[in-house]
Amino acid sequence: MNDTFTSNEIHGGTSTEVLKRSFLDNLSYRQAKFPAVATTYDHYMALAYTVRDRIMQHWLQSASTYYEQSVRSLCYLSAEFLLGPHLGNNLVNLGMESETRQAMLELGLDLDRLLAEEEEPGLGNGGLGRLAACYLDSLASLQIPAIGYGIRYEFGIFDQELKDGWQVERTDKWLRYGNPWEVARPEITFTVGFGGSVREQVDSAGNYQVEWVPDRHVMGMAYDTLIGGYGVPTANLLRLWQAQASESFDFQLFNVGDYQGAVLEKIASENISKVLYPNDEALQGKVLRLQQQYFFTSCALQDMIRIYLQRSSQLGNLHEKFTVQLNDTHPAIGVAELMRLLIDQHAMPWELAWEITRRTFAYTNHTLLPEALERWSVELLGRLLPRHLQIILEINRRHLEGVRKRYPGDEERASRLSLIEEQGSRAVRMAHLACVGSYSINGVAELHSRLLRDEVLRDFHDLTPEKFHNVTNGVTPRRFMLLANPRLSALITHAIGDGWIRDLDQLHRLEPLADDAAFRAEWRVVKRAVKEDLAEKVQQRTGISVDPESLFDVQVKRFHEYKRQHLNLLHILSLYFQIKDNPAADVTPRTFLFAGKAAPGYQMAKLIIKLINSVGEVVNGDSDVNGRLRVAFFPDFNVKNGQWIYPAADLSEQISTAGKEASGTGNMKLSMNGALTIGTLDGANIEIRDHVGPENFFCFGMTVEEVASLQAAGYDPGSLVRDNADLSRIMHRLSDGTFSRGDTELFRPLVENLQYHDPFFVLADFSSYVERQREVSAAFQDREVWTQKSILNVARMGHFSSDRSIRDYCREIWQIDAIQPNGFNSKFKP
Ligand code: CRA
Repeated sequence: MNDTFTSNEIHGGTSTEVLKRSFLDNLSYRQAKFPAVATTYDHYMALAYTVRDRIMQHWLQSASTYYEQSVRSLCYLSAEFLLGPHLGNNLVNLGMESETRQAMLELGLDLDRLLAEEEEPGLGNGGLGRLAACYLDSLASLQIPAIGYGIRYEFGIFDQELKDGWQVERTDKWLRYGNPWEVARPEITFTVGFGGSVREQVDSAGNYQVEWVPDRHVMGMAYDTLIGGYGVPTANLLRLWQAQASESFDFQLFNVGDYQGAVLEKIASENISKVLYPNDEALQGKVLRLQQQYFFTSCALQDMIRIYLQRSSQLGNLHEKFTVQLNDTHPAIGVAELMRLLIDQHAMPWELAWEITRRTFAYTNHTLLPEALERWSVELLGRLLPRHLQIILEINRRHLEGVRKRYPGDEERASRLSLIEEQGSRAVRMAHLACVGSYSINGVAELHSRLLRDEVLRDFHDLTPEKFHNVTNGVTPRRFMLLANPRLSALITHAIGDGWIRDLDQLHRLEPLADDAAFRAEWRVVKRAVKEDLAEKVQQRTGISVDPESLFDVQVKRFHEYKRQHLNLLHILSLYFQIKDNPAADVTPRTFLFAGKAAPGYQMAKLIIKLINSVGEVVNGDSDVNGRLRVAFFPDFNVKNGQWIYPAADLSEQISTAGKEASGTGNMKLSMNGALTIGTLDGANIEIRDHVGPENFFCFGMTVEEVASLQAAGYDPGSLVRDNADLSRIMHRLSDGTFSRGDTELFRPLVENLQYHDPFFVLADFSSYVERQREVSAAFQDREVWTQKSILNVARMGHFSSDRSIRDYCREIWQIDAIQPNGFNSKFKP
């Protein structure tokens, strides 16, 4: 072994020899273990540090370049980052997987076993958090200077277990054994105030002054995770804030002898970053949630100002050096906070501060569901953030002044546009604050952006149409193809070279191969192999054996009535009764795979999970069915499990009520891996269908307009049940105990909800869905044609790379350019 390594070689080299040496060093000096007693987890940690050092090299070079060139940067503020395991992804992005596998092998270790050790950081609920993570990957890969800002939750999204078919939540203790990917930065700590009062006074020079005197202070300490780009020497920062008690405040209490009080205070402060709220698309107005939002947003803005002031002495051009993307309204309080920092802390006049603020923020809306549009009661906000309430009211006063000038006498419009909802108990509409305080407003798919313009934010669109944009979501092909599906990726690369990994449009070059029988056969071999892998996992996790030859019909996503997992169930039941009527019926064998979490307080969603498992129990055990239908619920859907599932799907279920799913991103991950979609004309499904071609997509159900007119005409789901024998039998059997061991009450809430309310039009779309499913079954019988469609799906999904989304944001909204790090020392060319 060569003994004269330079520091760069030790921490940056990727030859097998260097990797082995770094690994053993880390095992000794960071993990403090000698080989004989080291566990698999120790090996994972040692390897993680080895890899982190290599990204660190890229980060140091990127950061120093950003600093020297004083570049314009993006700050992506998000309450959620659903990252998934780092190790595999980093090996892929750094292009060192095979050397690492070899190095481990030479040390007698199996890389796959080490990869399996990682506890994923589940700091998000679903699509919104995962989107943020995909964007970090694309930002780094496209060499865009960016910082992600969020919260370092001690407990991420709960782990899901199933007990007797019911969801049980377990605390996600992801930090229990340490997190090798983060760097603690105790020197980067900010103070965040809460409560207290606002004092107004005129100083000796006659200037009117406002001072917020909080009654509580919490410290936010930075933890940095490096995000390395794919095939480039760029790494960016994800900076997550952890809440800590502020010492000064402890001592005050301590000094007056209230030791217990001081300790309780410390606990209360630290609670702020304790746990992620497990609700997807439902606000619940809890004080702690507002504290979390303000906490991380304030830390992020203070940090931006700190960074800015390293190179400049006055803040007048802040918006030129930073642009802040608000990931939904969770960080929208930042509009008021930046105003406060500029006015109160940096003595800026209102007009200038407002100019900077308005030119700094950009807002992405992610949902049209009314229950998810955040509103904070004026009372609560005023109690927790009295100075911010003042600022919000002043922003509103000036905003409404402008509105009234523009639309004289139109008081109704003014009240619709107000930041404050006056009906009932007064509340601050965070989406309105975000709209007024931003230079850009965007939705996440074309349909969604249109509905924002025409409905939810229509008055804002009338007022400032130039602010409105659409940026259709995307997903990273590095994690969801290259890493999750190495077999398919190898086949694609073999056929068209590896350019697609950075330029997903190149997948188009696969199109002619859809007509090549030999290629189709290879495609099927790959699909078969990944289905076998998944079948093994399903067996391990659920005890259910599934046939890799059957059609894998997959619905994996959060449980929500609008996503209509119960529509899928109704189809399963319809097939089941068809077999019961005629056991010799010709049905295409299918494996129905479900996975996803329900918000712990969402009873209906939890009941649907129970029903899936109950139906599975009956169907899987029925000798008439004889294995032709299998229903399995894969527990604890997360990024890691998703990486097993996406590659193996034949059919992707994207069956939300039209107008409810803002975009969806699981739809993209599945189609990119060769699944055909059965879907409604909702969210990004529409664009997926346009790209892959309607003949390669099973579309069904009502359009947004049809839903609206049915609603307006008065929807009577009961009549649909009465008129459809299939449906009425299903509804009857759901309540006669067939699927509940004789309990006729268990599923009643669900059955009654469908029969009497059906707020998401499940029954209205049932026939159209079943009909289209019949076509799916028939199509799957012809494997050549099916394979052709599968290849064309992949070939035409280039548009849905998150690289394209980020390019759209850069060009249309952020006006940020790529920067090559200089002075780098790595295998990558700049
Ligand atoms: N639940 C939407 O519902 C969308 C993602 C990311 C969601 C999805 O359709 O793909 O955002 N909305 O844009 C959301 O979280 C608060 O709203 C989601 O993940």
